[in-house]
Amino acid sequence: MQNGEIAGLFLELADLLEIQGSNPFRIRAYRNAARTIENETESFELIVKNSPEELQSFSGIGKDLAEKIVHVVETGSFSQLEELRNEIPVGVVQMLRLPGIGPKKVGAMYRELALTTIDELKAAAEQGQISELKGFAKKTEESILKGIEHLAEMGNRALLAEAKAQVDFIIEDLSQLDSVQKISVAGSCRRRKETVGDLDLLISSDNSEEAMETLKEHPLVSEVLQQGKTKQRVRLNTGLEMDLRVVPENSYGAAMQYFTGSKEHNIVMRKKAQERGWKLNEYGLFEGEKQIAGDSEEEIYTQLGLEWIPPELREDRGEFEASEKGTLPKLIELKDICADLHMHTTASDGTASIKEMAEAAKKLGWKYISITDHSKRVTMANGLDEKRLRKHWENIRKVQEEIKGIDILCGIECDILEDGTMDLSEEVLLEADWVVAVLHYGLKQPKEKINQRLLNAIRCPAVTAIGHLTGRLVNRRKGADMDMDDIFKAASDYGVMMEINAHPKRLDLNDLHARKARDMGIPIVINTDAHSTKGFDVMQYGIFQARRAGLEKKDVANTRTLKQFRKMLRTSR
Ligand code: DGT
Ligand code: CA
Ligand code: CA
Repeated sequence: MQNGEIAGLFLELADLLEIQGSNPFRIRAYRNAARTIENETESFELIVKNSPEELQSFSGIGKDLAEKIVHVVETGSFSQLEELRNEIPVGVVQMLRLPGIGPKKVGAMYRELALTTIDELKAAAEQGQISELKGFAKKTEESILKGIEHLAEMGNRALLAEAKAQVDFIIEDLSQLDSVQKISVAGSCRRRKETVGDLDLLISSDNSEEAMETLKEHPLVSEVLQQGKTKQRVRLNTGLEMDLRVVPENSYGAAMQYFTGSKEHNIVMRKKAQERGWKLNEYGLFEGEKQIAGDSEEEIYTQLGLEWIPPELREDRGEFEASEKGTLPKLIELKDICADLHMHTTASDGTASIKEMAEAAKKLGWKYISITDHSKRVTMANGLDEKRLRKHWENIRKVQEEIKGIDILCGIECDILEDGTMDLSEEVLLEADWVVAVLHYGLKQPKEKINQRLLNAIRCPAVTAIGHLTGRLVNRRKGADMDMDDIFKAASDYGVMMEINAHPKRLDLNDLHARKARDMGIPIVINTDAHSTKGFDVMQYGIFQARRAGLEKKDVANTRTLKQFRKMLRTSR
């Protein structure tokens, strides 16, 4: 179990306690402990296994917490959390997904108005009951209604990172069974789609009972919804549902192909089989009764005259033509990345120092990074003004003198203000090695205004890249409205790079926009936006999104050496 997963359970506990209206000091204690666990580089799983007595030496972890941690590592959960999960209705927990609504507010609505579902909340908000609660403004009520509308549009989908962490944990455990020959996730999660409706798990085994029995008892599984001879549908503790299929080995490839989807991709596949007088289904590719392919996906694609298509591209967006012509991209991989150009330190709202970030990046094998703390407009994050920024860069240069093997660029994440000017003077920005310009405020401005702000930033000679272009939050907040063609055209003309922000909540540019930007000749940078050394872990999600966009190593600037990278910067730099 990863530290992040353990911390996640304590954060969940804190949220549930707060909804219940428990003692604020206890709630804070769990949140602090979660932070300690999350930021610790040593594995808590190993500590529990090797020297559990050490747990209490960590700040904020006392006897009670130490016991809970041991329990979590051994069983995946602990009784207090289980009880709260049973006690508090799922609909109440779902209210946490509304933007601007935290556990405290959810708790008030649950306890004072006895609201237990999103539908009930909607009705109460429409009747004006919410704004009558203490601490709730009319504006909150309005934003709840907007949020509910948005939630309905998104459907009940989980973020890829959350879904993937859960299925990876289950796969790790089920693969221990001797009867399990092969096991893999399929569906949208295998295609690395940014959100997942439900998980699809595939196993090849001739003992489906054992696989299903083990899954039923897994600590992440809360109940079995349906069960047949070779299929099972379960609900996980998080509410996410999962389909399990158990197939014989000679159908495993066909089942992988079928259940990976997408539906659109599979329609074309079946048509190709039919054109040859064959039949394709989850059991194999058949000529009459005879199976002509089935145990591997490759075989199926080859028989249909295709090169094997990576799951990320299976959306019927041109992958068949490329596959037939042999022009499928050689998709970028995590190991191609050798730099990260967007991260924060304690100078603004990060939790690690310049040196800690640089050392952690070096450990990952990265060759250069850019420190990009916030500019002054972001007061909440202690953003830097010109004077503090110059001092910060001095500190970066000092750290550089102490550290070999990684280059540290002096950067800044500079806000593009609501009026379209930059938050810091062009003079100071030109002193930076790297400037990521971003929208944080005024995301709801009309399209023309947003466009103008971005065009101004792109024309500013100091700006080297645009970060998290739209400002969207996956499943939570729509991004700013803009004309992508205009913006990409300008970025291409001026030589400004575009970021894929790898944070699983942002993934901004999305897959389609990233593909379009690349097609327009814009170099892409994939950045973590890390606020701690752990924050570098999200790079993989940026890679997934880039792969869905069809990007190759050559399309991504932070796969280059620093020297080559510098040559790719706009001519004014
Ligand atoms: P999701 O769960 O909404 O994120 O998306 P998927 O793609 O995982 O969809 P899901 O779970 O409904 O089904 C998994 C795959 O199984 C899907 O991508 C393709 C295949 N599949 C399921 N039902 C059908 C169907 O009715 N027709 C076809 N052609 N394929 C299907
Ligand atoms: Ca699915
Ligand atoms: Ca499914």
